[in-house]
Amino acid sequence: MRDEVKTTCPYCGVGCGLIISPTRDGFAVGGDPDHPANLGRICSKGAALIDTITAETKRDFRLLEPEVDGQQVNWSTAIAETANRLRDTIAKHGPKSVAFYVSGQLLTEDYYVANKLIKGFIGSPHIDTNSRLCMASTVVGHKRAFGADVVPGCYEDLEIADLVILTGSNLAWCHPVLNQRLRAAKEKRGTKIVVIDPRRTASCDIADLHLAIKPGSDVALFNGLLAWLDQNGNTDLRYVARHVSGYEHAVAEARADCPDIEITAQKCGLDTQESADELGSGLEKLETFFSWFAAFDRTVTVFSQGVNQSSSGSDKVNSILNCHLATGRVGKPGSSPFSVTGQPNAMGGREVGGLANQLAAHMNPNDPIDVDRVRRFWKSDVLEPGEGYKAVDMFRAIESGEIKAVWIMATNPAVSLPDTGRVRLALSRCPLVIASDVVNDTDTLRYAHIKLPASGWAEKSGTVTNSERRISRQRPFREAQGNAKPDWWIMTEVARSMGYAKAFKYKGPSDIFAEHAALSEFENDGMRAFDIGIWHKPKKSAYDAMEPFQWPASRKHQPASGSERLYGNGIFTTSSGRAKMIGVEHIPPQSQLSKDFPLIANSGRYRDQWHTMTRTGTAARLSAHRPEPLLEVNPKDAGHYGLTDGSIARINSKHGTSLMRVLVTDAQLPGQVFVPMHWNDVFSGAGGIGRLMPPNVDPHSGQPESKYVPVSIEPFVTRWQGLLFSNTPVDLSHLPYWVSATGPGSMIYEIAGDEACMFKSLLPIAANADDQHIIEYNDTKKGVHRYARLNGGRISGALFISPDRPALGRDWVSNLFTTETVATAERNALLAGRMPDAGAINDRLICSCFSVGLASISKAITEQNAVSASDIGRLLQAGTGCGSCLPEIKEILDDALPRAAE
Ligand SMILES: Nc1nc2c(c(=O)[nH]1)N[C@H]1C(S)=C(S)[C@@H](COP(=O)(O)OP(=O)(O)OC[C@H]3O[C@@H](n4cnc5c(=O)[nH]c(N)nc54)[C@H](O)[C@@H]3O)O[C@H]1N2
Ligand SMILES: Nc1nc2c(c(=O)[nH]1)N[C@H]1C(S)=C(S)[C@@H](COP(=O)(O)OP(=O)(O)OC[C@H]3O[C@@H](n4cnc5c(=O)[nH]c(N)nc54)[C@H](O)[C@@H]3O)O[C@H]1N2
Ligand code: SF4
Ligand SMILES: [Mo]
Repeated sequence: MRDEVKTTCPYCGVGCGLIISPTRDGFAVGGDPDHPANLGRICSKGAALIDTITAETKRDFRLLEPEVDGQQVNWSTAIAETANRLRDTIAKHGPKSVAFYVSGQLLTEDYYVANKLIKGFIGSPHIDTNSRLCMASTVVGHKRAFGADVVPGCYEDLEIADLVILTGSNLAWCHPVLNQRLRAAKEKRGTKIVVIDPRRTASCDIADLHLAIKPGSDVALFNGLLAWLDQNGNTDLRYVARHVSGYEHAVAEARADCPDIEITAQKCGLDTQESADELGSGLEKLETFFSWFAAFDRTVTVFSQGVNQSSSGSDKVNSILNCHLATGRVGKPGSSPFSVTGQPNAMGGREVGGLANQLAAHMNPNDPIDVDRVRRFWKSDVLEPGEGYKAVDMFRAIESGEIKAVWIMATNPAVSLPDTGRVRLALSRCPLVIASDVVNDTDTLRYAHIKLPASGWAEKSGTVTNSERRISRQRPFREAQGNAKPDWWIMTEVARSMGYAKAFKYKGPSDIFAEHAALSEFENDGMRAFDIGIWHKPKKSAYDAMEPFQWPASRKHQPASGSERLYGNGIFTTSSGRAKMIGVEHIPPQSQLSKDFPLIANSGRYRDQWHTMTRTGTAARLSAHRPEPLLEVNPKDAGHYGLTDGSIARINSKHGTSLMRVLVTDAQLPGQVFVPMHWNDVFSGAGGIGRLMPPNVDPHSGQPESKYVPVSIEPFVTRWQGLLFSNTPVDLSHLPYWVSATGPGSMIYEIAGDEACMFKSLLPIAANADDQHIIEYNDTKKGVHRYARLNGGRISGALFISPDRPALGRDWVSNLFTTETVATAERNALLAGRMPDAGAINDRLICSCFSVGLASISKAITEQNAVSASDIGRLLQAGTGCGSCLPEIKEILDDALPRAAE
């Protein structure tokens, strides 16, 4: 039997340690009890990791061989072609005609090589990363306030705080293990929790207070708080006198913006009827929030994309940091601002300087001394001071022809950037698009001239840094699939082939990590907080055995075994040692609502999907939670615009159109809708939302405003709707509405049309398949059609059409694909559209750990008198695994039980 392997989860920035154990037919995954990030915990996405790598091997999802201009080639050809074409571009158009667009999902070692190659050897400043869409505003905020991009706190702070504020963060779905830790702490010590989010999210489940502020109004909220704290003598003037500059100015600006609580409430939209709930009016709740902030020294403010993804993202960050600095609450136990990072290695990317306005190891590309230092360290002849293009501008420069070659790694910009119509135009015009990815079909890969197969998570070796500055190893536990290679290897080979062999001698990730660590301590006088000098010369064996540790880890400061904070002593990384409060003013979002686009579309994440779904979309149990993208809309707006629950809606913005299934919910306030960021052209016909997004960015950080898009909504009137099951991919590009999901035994497509369709053509018979035939049932008058395609006794396709969405058990039908012979009774049931278990009809998966759906939970409530989440857990196990579904279970209970029973 092979040994267990300790590695790190490749999804969110919590950075959970995992243990992979070999089993008879594969691997099992569990949380690592010794890893400080999760102490054994895990969430639904982490728990399904083995499903995704198994799906990948069983089905044809992986990119296995390099391809040049549509032809499969071997690696030496692929490397030579990449290097030659890059060299040609540089010879003809200069080094600045080349750009890299990389990702917080690369390992630190990959990231370091990318940055060194383009800045130090190709000689182009144009490298940016998808962290631009994610953390760039926080980077600006941290640097302005602390002098360096440092997260001062650690996860333990959430457990020992008295007040935890979640602002612009849906922690329950996006950082589920941190949410589990917070939930447990609340149960133990009664932590007060405040959620600040325009919509009611799963994170509100454990909140004492929810402030549904107007989208984009965070600066007003925290300015109001600062002015109020100052006025009421709740700031720590001794701390400020010793450690902070800019207090007077920031308070004056705050006061000018939000002089009192009434004006604050008005600017934040908390003066409306809708903002009231059983805890009081919006204004009363605002007062409670302010008084709690004043009362609890141990306050942690967690912030994420509701703060960053805004045209005032950087100012939102500083407005939060201002309140913490004014009260002396930075880097102290249970008392700190806390930016939770999104991607597994968003932090590592910031450490190697992967953003266009960073250099490397926390150095500044505009500072000639820093540039000279890095140039000497890398022995580079071409490194020059200056910043490169930030993501949105980079794609504009590609569109205009200024950039002629782009290498995209581990990100899917044709989906995730705003205004994807223009991003795609840029890619289609670009003479050289190189893309490294692990899967064989993404919206971006469709534009690539050169496709390079990268090793996936299970095969990679390197390090990542999580939200609390903790560096952990990702370790491989299976062989690379096909001819996939690690990203660092691909880039190193291209660098060598371009003539930079001397600078890219790495034999493995440990050599790269050592160089990165050596640069971090090189001529570091203590002003660069990022210093991991103790790793400057690791042996491979030490690197392989690396235990998770937090930085700094320098010769002067060895990391402790527990959790460490920075800046707790009030000494910051500025020349004066003081932190800075920044005067900020509430400026409404850049896009304005209009008669044509009267609603605000907010966008974000689902519990069980990861970004553009390339990996999570392959696992049946992750797809079942929300198999389609949903337009979440308040009942008032639904009524006003003629939408009903379960119907299909068209969503229009100035930039494009999407189609989505409607979910009517009072979690959304009137005037606002919510759409998920995950779907794209590989998984749907028109479910992508990047095409709606305006390319508005924060002026300081260049981060797009993905949370605020003026839209209109209208019914998409369907003539028919259907469900198509197939064991091979089906091209549905001629249909206006289709969404594909992975079922337990087949692909499952939701389809709909507004015109007549030759339904049977959707289940084609293969030309040379003698044993294939179709059985069918047609009731043309009622518009009901049912087909099943059989290969001998086995089912290979099924199609159900009716005027409305066909009601049937998706899993039941999909599971039939796994049986050798479909029994006559089952065939009859298929054609009759009668499923054996009526409860399974259109069931919705709630608990993905134990595969428990809405129907079973409802049954437990009505038939077994379950009245609490623990009853449900006892009866069905639901909610007793990772706990990610507890908020939904409670919501189902709330909906089902009379109020008195609560
Ligand atoms: N399941 C899952 N988890 C993930 C990811 C994933 O794809 N799926 N991705 C990871 C990544 S890369 C990231 S960056 C994180 C993101 O993690 P989060 O930032 O927590 O997630 P989002 O859903 O993008 O947005 C958070 C919330 O911001 C709210 N919001 C919108 N506008 C405003 C506003 O003006 N003010 C305030 N205060 N709130 C607002 C939204 O309603 C939303 O609920 O998640 C990480 N974790
Ligand atoms: N409207 C809207 N847009 C958003 C957001 C939003 O909230 N709303 N959020 C933004 C945020 S915060 C983020 S982080 C971005 C995320 O957006 P993207 O980075 O574009 O999304 P992913 O699907 O994670 O893309 C990662 C790609 O890398 C591939 N990959 C995975 N592992 C590896 C590897 O080891 N090597 C290589 N070479 N490839 C690999 C995957 O198959 C996938 O194609 O989206 C942003 N866009
Ligand atoms: S919380 Fe994040 S890091 Fe932890 S298992 Fe879930 S997705 Fe992975
Ligand atoms: Mo992100």
